[in-house]
Order: sequence, then structure tokens, then C-alpha cells
Amino acid sequence: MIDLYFAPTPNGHKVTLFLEESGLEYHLIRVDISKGDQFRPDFLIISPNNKIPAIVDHMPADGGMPLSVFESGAILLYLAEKTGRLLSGELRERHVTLQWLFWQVAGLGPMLGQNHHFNHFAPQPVPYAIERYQVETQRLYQVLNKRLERVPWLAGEHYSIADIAAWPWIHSHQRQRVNLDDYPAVFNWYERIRTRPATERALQKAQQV
Ligand SMILES: N[C@@H](CCC(=O)N[C@@H](CS)C(=O)NCC(=O)O)C(=O)O
Repeated sequence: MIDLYFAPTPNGHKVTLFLEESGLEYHLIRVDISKGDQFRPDFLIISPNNKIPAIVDHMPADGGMPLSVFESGAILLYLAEKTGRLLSGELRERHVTLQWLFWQVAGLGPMLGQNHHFNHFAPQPVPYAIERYQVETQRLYQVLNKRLERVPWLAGEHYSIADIAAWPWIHSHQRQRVNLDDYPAVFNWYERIRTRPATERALQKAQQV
């Protein structure tokens, strides 16, 4: 059984998407980040950077004590290795997957997050920041579009943890002031993932918390 410390945000959805795809049993624990639950001492032991998602695996492969993991990219990698799902064991495909996973956690997520912040949460408008993150957002969508013009999935031929990491951020495209009509290959990929039964279940679970 996996405990998933969760809030219904893009980084949270990555892990429910994986768990629903893999069929691993899990228990959702809501962390209300709007009320400061992420700073509670018991949560900080699991997630010292005070952010969701985080997991505790009560049955790790080594048979030892429960194992906790924070950072969504590390969680996806851990779960992929635990289950043998959604990350190829073949050298080249595995490393293409990991490149796109790292691209997401180091670039797409943080930049779209800043876009979101300056468009919706900044206490006063900061035109330079709005412009900077909008331009960077469009550039990243263009990179994604070019990749998906060539191959059906980020890793190439197979759906993987790289797609799972990127999709929840694209799911918020309207909040980033992005029109998916401008990125046809991204739109096609987005719809193929949106209509997967596991994605539908993951989003329903998120609504329940
Ligand atoms: N790099 C982290 C980012 C996680 C993150 O930004 N989580 C947000 C919600 S999407 C959060 O918990 N924010 C609470 C806070 O910053 O206090 C990851 O990929 O897991």
C-alpha cells in the first residue's frame, strides 16, 4: 500500500495518473496547501521541501521499513522501477524518457508555474514578469509540439512517465493563456491522454478530496 500526500494540483495529478495506470493500491492523504498543512512537522519529515506530492511505500522492494519519497520526478521514477511500468528497460528508450522527465521537472513545470503565479496570484501586476513567463511558456509549448510532431509519445513509441509528468501542466493550458489550437500535435497528444480510463479515474479521485 502506498500513502500519497496529495493536493489537486498539476504536481499532485502526476502521481495519481501513474497509480491509476499501474493499478497499485494507494491511499490519498489530502494536504491543504492553502491552509499551510505542508509546514506541519509530521509532513516535513516526509517532504522536507514543504511541497506535495510525497509518498510513503509501506511495502518497499527490499522488504525493509516504510520508504518515503518526495519530488514528483523522483516519485515517478521510484514507482516505475517498483512496478516495471511506464519506463522502458531498453537503454536508449529509457534515457530518452528520463530526458523528457527531467525537462518537465526542471523546465516546463517551474516556468508554467511562474506564468500561473504572475497571471493569477501576484498582489500587483508585474508586466515584465508576465511577459517573460508568457514568452517562455510559448517556447516550451513549441518544443513539445515539435517533439510530438515526430513521435506519438515523449519517449517515442510508448506512453511513459515523461508523458505523465507533462500532461497535468498542459491540462491547465487555459490558466496559462495558451490556446492549444496553436499547437496541433500537443492538442492531439493531450486528448489521447485525457480520454484514457486511468486519467479519467485519477481526475475523479482528485475531485473527491
Ligand atoms: N519540484 C516539486 C514541486 C512541487 C510543488 O511545487 N508543489 C506545490 C503544489 S503543485 C506545493 O506543494 N506548494 C506548497 C508550497 O510551496 O508551500 C515537484 O515536482 O514535486
